[in-house]
Amino acid sequence: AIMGRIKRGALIVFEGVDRSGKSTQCKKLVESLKKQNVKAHFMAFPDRTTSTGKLIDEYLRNKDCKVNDHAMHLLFSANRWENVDKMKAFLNDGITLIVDRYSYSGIAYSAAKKNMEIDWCKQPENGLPKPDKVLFLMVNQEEIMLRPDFGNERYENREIQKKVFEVYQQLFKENDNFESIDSARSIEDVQVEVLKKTLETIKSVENLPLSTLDF
Ligand code: NYM
Ligand code: MG
Repeated sequence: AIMGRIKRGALIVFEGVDRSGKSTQCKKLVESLKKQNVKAHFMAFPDRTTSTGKLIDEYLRNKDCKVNDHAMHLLFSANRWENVDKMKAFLNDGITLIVDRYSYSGIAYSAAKKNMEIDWCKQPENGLPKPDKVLFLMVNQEEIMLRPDFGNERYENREIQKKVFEVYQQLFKENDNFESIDSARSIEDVQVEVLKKTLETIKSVENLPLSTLDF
């Protein structure tokens, strides 16, 4: 008998400024998918558990920690490269990956810095698995500043978030895999939309090869 080829999982990435609801939506989405018997796995970047992740965690939590901005950018990228084999294994096994932040965060947060060129920031991301869909959560900036916990880590201030949002908008225009989601609604309403988009994406890519990022 001819064996049916395993359909690959989809690579779904959530992006957005800090506190835009990404983590909440990602976790709910994985649960919703599993309830529908869709194989899914949650991942987040930075992955703070690896050796590069520990350095990144220290850098984010300790605002006095001084590291060259370019070196730091490459470290965030290395943190993704460290996970490539694992990601491909999941996808090839037919497991959909729901990922909280990815290369677009890397580019947006680094290019928001004064001395950093966006084109330079894109380069180390080239060759990584390309997300089939980027769900870009949009919220009112002022509202975010009022949310609890805002301001605990590096980058969590008004000026930086505003610049980050501007770079995100540029990335949104340049990349056809981006989809904007109005996240200024109830968690449940947002979830209905992200679940729908995710299921559509899973169906549309299951027989297509995985692409690689090419900025
Ligand atoms: N961040 C995240 C970067 O600066 N570059 C990256 O490549 C990634 C993935 O880390 N403020 C920043 C954005 C966030 C911070 O992420 C921690 P989170 O999702 O808030 O834990
Ligand atoms: Mg954060």
